[in-house]
Amino acid sequence: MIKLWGRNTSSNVMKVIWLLEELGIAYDRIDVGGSFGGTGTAEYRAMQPLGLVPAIEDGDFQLFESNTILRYICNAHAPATPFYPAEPRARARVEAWMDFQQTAINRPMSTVFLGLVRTAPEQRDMAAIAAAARDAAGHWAILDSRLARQACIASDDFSLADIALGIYVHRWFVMDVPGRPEAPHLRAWYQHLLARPAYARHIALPPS
Ligand SMILES: N[C@@H](CCC(=O)N[C@@H](CS)C(=O)NCC(=O)O)C(=O)O
Repeated sequence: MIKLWGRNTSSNVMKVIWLLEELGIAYDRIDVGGSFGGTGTAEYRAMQPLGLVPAIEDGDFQLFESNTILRYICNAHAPATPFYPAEPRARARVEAWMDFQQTAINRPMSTVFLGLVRTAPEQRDMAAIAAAARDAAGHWAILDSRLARQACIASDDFSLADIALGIYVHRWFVMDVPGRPEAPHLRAWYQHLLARPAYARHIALPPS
């Protein structure tokens, strides 16, 4: 059985939980990271050299980096799933939007989330949060215009790109984000994600 290391309040751990639940793959999740600690040990660092979550163990195979874990799970355990299509161009399109999550929207979303959820109100740097929110809104606008033309992020089909980005869209809509613009197609996509049982159960939780 796959062992998933990481607290379930981590966005990157949530991605892996969501995929495993969507695919109906049995797993055993162990709470580490954040207030649970446990990521500084030599044993854990051998799995995840930076001491971050998530990491997985699949038999004697260990892996880190959430998006790589998503791809590995599909390749190793669900090769026929449309979540990670085999056709090279379709696959590359999914991967490009997974990279967009890691390299483009991750930074402003982390600033907004850490500022609004994990920082006491009196200690918040509201100017920095507002600047990050404007930056994030620009990235969400890119997705809103894609979603005006198609049902999901990479194409009309639900894929790993929706999982990588769908984690954040819940936070975007439930946090009290200053100046958040309307994004009707993004909101419609979010509503569709909420209809997926695994998303409703494991992802659409109060941010903490
Ligand atoms: N690029 C890494 C980033 C992992 C990461 O930053 N994880 C955060 C939680 S979302 C973390 O481990 N924070 C410290 C902790 O939870 O102890 C990935 O996608 O797996």
